Amino acid sequence: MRAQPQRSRILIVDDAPANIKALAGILAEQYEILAATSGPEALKTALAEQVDLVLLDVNMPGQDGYETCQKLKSNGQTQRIPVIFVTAMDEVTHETRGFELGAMDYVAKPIIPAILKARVANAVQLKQQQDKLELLSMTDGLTGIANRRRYEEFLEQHWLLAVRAATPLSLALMDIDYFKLYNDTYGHGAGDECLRLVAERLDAARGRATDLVARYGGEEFVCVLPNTDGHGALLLAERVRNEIRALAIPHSASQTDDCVTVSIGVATTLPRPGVDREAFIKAVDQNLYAAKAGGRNRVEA
Ligand code: GH3
Ligand code: MG
Ligand code: MG
Ligand code: MG
Repeated sequence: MRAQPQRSRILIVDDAPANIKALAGILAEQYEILAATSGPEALKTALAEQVDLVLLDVNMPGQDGYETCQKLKSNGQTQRIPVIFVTAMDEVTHETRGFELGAMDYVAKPIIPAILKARVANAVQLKQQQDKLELLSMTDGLTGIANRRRYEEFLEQHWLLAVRAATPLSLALMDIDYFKLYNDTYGHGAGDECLRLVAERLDAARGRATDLVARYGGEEFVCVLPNTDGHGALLLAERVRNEIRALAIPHSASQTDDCVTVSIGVATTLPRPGVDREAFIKAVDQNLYAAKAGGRNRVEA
């Protein structure tokens, strides 16, 4: 999940730099402006940068605005960015084509600044609401870290990436030891607070920015480690286990220690066509079970 920059960012796409300048002049006070003078350049920018709205010229040599819109809308990474076409009056008959391609709106040349600002403000506001909802739908309400849905989506994405790049993928599944007894001893509210503290520490303990930590279920958390081999995953899991113990959250009823501890199952695979993802997940689960059976507060790989 990317952090929202302060101001919304608008990508202006037009083959004529004078047009870009004119539009930017109207919008630069309120928005951060990015510019591209061709369709391919626009796609590159939309993939590389956080873009909240695209203002797209229709008539451009080579790849025109329609084709560019189609490409933006068919790429999972850019398809949710709203597109507003900027067209000369004599192109009005083509408006429906733009809508069919997923454009959100049109503004007609010659540009009337107040109209442009109003349409842009509408589109940007809608995009902000959508972003907020999307973030909410991927976030665990209690701990604020990624939720199970985000984990599923992330694993799917990174499984496919790993197949393409022929890189290993590791999973660490962790479960708080004797957590039912923790609730029984300190109360459910304290249990919730404990989950928050553990989640916060897990998220901070991530080895790389590309790792994902999510709440898997009740008192279970999962760490997805792209491009990480078994050795790396084991190192991370041991570090996480130590860091949770180092939080020193008192747990007088625990039968392994006097503080909150976690058991962790780790597994690594080289995703390829024909490798069963469910079997991989089952292996992690079995290793977690082995860590529990082996005495808890331990890592099993
Ligand atoms: P083990 O060491 O075998 O993992 O024992 P355990 O007690 O942790 O395992 P068990 O699965 O029996 O109990 C999990 C407990 O986690 C039971 C449930 O009340 C608690 N739990 C699950 N979700 C939440 C939550 O959101 N808040 C709180 N406070 N407790 C939760
Ligand atoms: Mg043009
Ligand atoms: Mg459990
Ligand atoms: Mg447990």
